[in-house]
Amino acid sequence: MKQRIEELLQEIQELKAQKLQDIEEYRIKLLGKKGSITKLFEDFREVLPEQKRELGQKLNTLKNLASSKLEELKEKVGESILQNGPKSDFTKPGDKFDLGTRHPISVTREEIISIFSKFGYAVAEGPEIEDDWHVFGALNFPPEHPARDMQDTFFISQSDNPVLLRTHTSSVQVRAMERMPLPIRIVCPGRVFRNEAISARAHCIFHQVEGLYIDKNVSFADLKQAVLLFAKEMFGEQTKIRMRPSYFPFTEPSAEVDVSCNICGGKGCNICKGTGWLEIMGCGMVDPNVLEASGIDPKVYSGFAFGMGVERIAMLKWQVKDLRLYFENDVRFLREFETVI
Ligand code: 2NL
Repeated sequence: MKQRIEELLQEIQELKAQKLQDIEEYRIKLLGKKGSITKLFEDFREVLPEQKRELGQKLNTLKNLASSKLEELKEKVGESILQNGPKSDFTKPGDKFDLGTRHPISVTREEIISIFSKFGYAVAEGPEIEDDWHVFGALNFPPEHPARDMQDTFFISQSDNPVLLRTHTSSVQVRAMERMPLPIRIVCPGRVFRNEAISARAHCIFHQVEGLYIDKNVSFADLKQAVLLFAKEMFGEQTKIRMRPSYFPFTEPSAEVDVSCNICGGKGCNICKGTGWLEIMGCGMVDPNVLEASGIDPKVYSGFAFGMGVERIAMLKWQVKDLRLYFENDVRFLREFETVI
């Protein structure tokens, strides 16, 4: 046995390995279940008691040498893989990969918000699932108003105060009027939902930005100035606006706002259907009933509000002809906005 131990000591010291596989083979040959060292430990049980001490020590030395030699070989092979393996040039520029592009609706919404934030408007957000009071009741919609009809609104549950998907972000403004200290100057961006057939000009989900300004002595002239400044920032310094009388339950007086067509400069083209004007939003002075419903005294305070569809503004800005393109997420469409963004 002594001689066998000496032989193995010699053998182990001379071991060399090229690859990790070689080392695993050595381990199995020496220390595996049927390995030579394992075998010697088995034979050790038969050794005469007076020899046990000396041979035991030698056997342990042999086993330790085998383990440390295998570790040493592993380290060497590892280093040589790093040095001689496939060469990497870490100074080379990386492979190109496609970056996504921002969605035109997001870009437009952010632009609208950033224009109004320059005028001192804060951003307010609120729930998409609302109750009847915040979407209709507080906004001066009479109980039998057609907008409340099942045909226009997605109802979730029926009760005294039905739960529904908001049809405009005015509900966020109602919540702001209930809670915020006066004066209030906010824009409310968000998704809104209407039970409509999908076409090139209508979708059941779309995006709105509404705005609200409430203070003492706010007048229609202030509204007109805010809208004009917005239109110039959004569509260019040369942009003109006009207002046409209109009707909303929540504003009085109410108006639709048109901007001069940025394609033909107002001469008339197929985008503005020969009129020279494009409709961009609705607006008006907040109805005293609406102020009162949210606990604001209409004898002390007045305000204006406006609302616009983000899809519509984006269509006018980039001449997108079909609203459905915004929702299909065809990358060929989205890529067209790479340079815009
Ligand atoms: C449109 C018209 C409008 C408002 C929204 C509003 C909100 C409150 C009170 C009064 Cl809390 N008014 N919002 C006012 C006028 C028009 O939107 O065509 N939107 C796409």
